[in-house]
Parts: sequence; C-alpha cells; structure tokens
Amino acid sequence: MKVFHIIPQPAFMSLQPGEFQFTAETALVAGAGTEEVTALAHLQLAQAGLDLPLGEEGAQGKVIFELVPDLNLPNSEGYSLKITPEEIRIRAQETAGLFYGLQTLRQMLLISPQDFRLPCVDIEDYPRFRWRGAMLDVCRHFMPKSFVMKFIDLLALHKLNTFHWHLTDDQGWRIEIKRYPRLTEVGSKRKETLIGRPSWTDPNEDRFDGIPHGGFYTQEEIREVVEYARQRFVNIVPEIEMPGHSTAAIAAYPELGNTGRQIEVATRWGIFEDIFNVEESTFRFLQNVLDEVMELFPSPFIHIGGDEVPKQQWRESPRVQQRMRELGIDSEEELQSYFTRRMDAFLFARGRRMIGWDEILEGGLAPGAAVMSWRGEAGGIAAAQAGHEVVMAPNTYTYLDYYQGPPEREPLAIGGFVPLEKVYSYEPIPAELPAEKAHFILGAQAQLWTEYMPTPEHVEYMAFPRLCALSEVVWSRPDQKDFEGFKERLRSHVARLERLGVNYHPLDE
Ligand code: TNX
Repeated sequence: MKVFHIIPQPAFMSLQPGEFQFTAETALVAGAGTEEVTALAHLQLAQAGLDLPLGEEGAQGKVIFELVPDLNLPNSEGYSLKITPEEIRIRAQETAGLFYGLQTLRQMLLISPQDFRLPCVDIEDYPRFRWRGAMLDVCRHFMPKSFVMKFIDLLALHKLNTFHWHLTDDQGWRIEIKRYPRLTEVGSKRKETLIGRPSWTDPNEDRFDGIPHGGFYTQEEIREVVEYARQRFVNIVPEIEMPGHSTAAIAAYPELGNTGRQIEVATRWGIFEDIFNVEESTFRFLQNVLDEVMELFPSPFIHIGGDEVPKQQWRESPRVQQRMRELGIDSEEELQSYFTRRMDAFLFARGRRMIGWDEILEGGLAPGAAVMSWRGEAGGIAAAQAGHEVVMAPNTYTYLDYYQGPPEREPLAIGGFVPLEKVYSYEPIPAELPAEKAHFILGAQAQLWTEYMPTPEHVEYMAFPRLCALSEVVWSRPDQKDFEGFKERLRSHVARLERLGVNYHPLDE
C-alpha cells in the first residue's frame, strides 16, 4: 500500500485490519514532556493538509505522543507507531524517537488520499547507525539561509540526524566571526567564477563569468538555523578548514599565509597552494575563530577539514623550516599532524571532539580525533583499526556531486559516476574490518560539493533521490536491503518530494 512506502524502510511493520479516519474532532494529545514535539507535529501535519487541534486524552479520535522510558527498543532514537481504528499512538523512550515516529506519520499523510483515512498498522522502528548525515558546501556557491533550513527539514524527513555545514573554503568564507570582520568583508566575496571545468593544459585558457559572487551567514542567522535544526533532531557539525583550503581567509588576513603576498579569494576550482603558516599568532587566530564557532554550535564534534594540503609553501618558507627545527619535526606531513594535534587538544579541553578528513591520518593521528573517510574506505579502515571513531564518506559511494546518469544526458558535474543503485548498495562497515572494531564506525554521510551546483534547485537535483538511498543505508536493517523494493517505494515517495516543492532527478523507468 502506497502510504506505507516509507523511506527509510522501518525495521518492523505489520498491517492490521481496519482503518483510522481523521475527522474535524481528531486531536493531537501531548503526553508528559512531549509538548515541543507535539507542537511541531501540529505544524508538520498542517503542511500535509491536516490542521489538528491540540487536545486532551479521552477526546474522540486522537494522535497521541507518549514517552515510555522502558519501551525496550534497541536505541534512544527508536519509536513505536500504532494505528488502530480508535487512535494513532506514537511511543518512544526519548523525544528523538517521537520525532521519528512523527516523520513516518508525516510521510504517510503527505501522500494519503484526500479522505484522510489510514489503514491500521503496527510499526517498530529504530536506526542502525548514530551518525546519519549529509554535508553541504556553501563556499563554492553560497546557499541562502532559507534553503539551508529547507535542506535540514528534508534531512529530518528522511530520519537523518547530522548536517555537516562546510562553511569555509578557498572560494569563500561564509560565517561571521565578530573578532575578525575581514573574514566576511573580504573573504566572503569573489570577483567572478570559472565557467565550465578548469583547463587541464593551460590555466590561462580558463574562462570566467565576470559576475561577483558572495554571501555569508550572520551569527544571528546561524543561531536561527541551529535552533531550527535542534527542533528537528539534527545536529549541525560546522567545518572550518585548516591548514589548507584557506585562500579566502588568507586573502582577508595575509599574515596568516606563508608568502606575505596579498592574494585574492579563489575564482576557480581545485587545490590551492596558499595554506596557513604555523606561527603562534595563527594558532591563536584559529582558536579564537573556533571559540566563536563553539559559542554558536552545540555539536559535540567540530570539523577542522584537513584535506588536500599541498606542502610546497611550507617546504619553501624559511620561517616554517625554522619552526620545524625548533619543534624537532622532520617532515611537512608531520607538521600537519602537529597542527592537527594542537587543534585536537584545544577542542578537547573545551569538551568537544575534533573530526577531520582522512588526510589527518598522515604523519600520525591526534589522540582524540575522529576521521571522516572520503578517499574511498582505506582511511576509515586504518582509523578504526587504530581505535578511532570514523564517519564513512567515501567518494566512491557517497559523493552526490558525481554524475548520477550518463554524462551526455546530465548537467555538467565534477566527474565520477555514483548512480542511485551504487549509493543504495553501500555498506558502511567495511568487510575488511574485524568485527570487534565495527563499533568504531559511527555511520555515514553524503557529500554535496557545489562547484557545479550554482543554485538550491540544482543541489536538490543532485541530492534527490540519491539521499533517499543513503537514508536507507544508515537507518534500515541490512538484511532488508532490496533495491527493487526500494525503487517501488521511491515511486510513491517522489510525490512527497513534489508536495514539499523539492526538485529531483527523474526516476528511471
Ligand atoms: C575533494 S572531499 C574535496 C573537495 C572537492 C571535492 C569535489 C574533500 C575532503 N575535498 O574540496 O569539492 O573533492 O568532489
């Protein structure tokens, strides 16, 4: 039955006889401690076409939210949803579970027929992984706050709980830092943007659009987004890139770089030579930035980037070489490791955890660091072997900036090929990893790098339906995996996306 084409697939679901009819009297009932999620239910069900009054238990026809501490579900995000002819009851051990029960109900109602009847059903559901996420790059192309919020709501609709917000990069610094206003005054704007792909043979052949591009989020706007995400049980992991991908910051404050030259915010894509130096003043700068970031984001994890750091400037800088000798550091790889360790210690002392891209493994991993494995699965395997927590984000399965269909039929993308079935087939626990290390894999996430996604509509086109497949990878039981069944449910599910005004890549017939 179409209404039960839920994505991600619930752990257990059994159809029961009878049906529940919504009427003008059907009330939403908040059990003790569930007031906030019930208020959100009112909002989200209204969006699905049902304006339910908040009422009392005992009224005729009701949707009840109830916290039951001893429900015995395998984890705190699980829920039970029972529809009987008399009532709809959502129960969970914690509020997060009630929220996911609500998302299941919301999905049913988003495609239920106009008469608002739902067949009776028993659902017991809980996630497989605790890190279920998506990363959005707002640097290569700035995305308005309203879209960021819509995207977070769509994550939540798919029971994803982590939004990794890539806020700084060579082409733009997108977060207001009060202590360093030039980061956004200068660093949030570039004078133009590359058209098409960079030339492989001669950068002088690159063509540019001549149109200034910019944008950033004020701290007030960020607070608003964080609060919106909190209500939807989405943790926002902010990313501040260091020591590479930092052209925009160095353009704002050249003293952070190695050459002393005034450089410009990058206008093309790729890997840039300008990286942070290792002066004490630069560490202080970064720590002051992170202090403001931690004020804004309650996330237990703070992402410090760490990827794609060309070491040429460090090799050529007499100052850096002198610092290396003073510190007894022999290689530039080790110097990046020293850099990362200091950030790890800094964040740890403030009660947070550091996470970085898998390059932070090179030259020795900081003790408390978690690793985001993007260059395939190898980094994740090595980190988990060494007893570090890992988030799987392999480009081979989770890069939604890669093509999803034959390139000649798709809008220009960065390259690669990760069709829907490939995403769906992903197994976050690598086969090579010994079973006793599997618990180090926190989960997985999808990546949306936006070099070739200039607009929110284009981001949606790349994200959907592949993000639906990813949600099933991280939420559903692996023994339930069935691509044909998934595709059938997806055919119903896209009607929900349409209802919510989401652009998506057409499904193959
Ligand atoms: C590599 S993935 C990058 C990004 C690019 C992406 C394009 C990673 C940690 N670094 O800077 O946008 O490839 O696919």
